[in-house]
Amino acid sequence: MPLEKYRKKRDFQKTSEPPGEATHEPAGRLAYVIQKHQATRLHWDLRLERDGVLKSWAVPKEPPTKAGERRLAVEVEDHPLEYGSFAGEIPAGGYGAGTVEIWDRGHFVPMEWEENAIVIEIHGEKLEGTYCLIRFQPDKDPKNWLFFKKKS
Ligand SMILES: [Mn+2]
Repeated sequence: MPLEKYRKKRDFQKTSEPPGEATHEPAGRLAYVIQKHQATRLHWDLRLERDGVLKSWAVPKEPPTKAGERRLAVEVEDHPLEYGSFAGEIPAGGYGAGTVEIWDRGHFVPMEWEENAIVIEIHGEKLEGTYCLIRFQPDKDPKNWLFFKKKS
């Protein structure tokens, strides 16, 4: 069950976040979205479509638009594809309570997708170009990745 963790954390009677009914095969472009999430702590949620779900990372600082800036990106649970268009309020008391807005969206092209290294071309409105996600402490802290734009 790819979305088990996602569903366990949420009460869909209370939140308007999608439970994730459909896991359709990707047709054409792969979804890329970043949601700005004003929760207990402000962060940006990077989401990339892969195998019928949105692979997800929480980025504590604004994502880099130019080369030379590196951001910590903490891997979190897979989200349903429908989450890519979610914006709104997550009610107080629920998981991730706060405001979600779409910060950037578009599609991406995977150049390399390995266990500890992902290289993608992002085609968004704010982010554009080749980006890397590198798991920098695979044994010690496998959830922690570095997210940065490659020099062109
Ligand atoms: Mn979040």
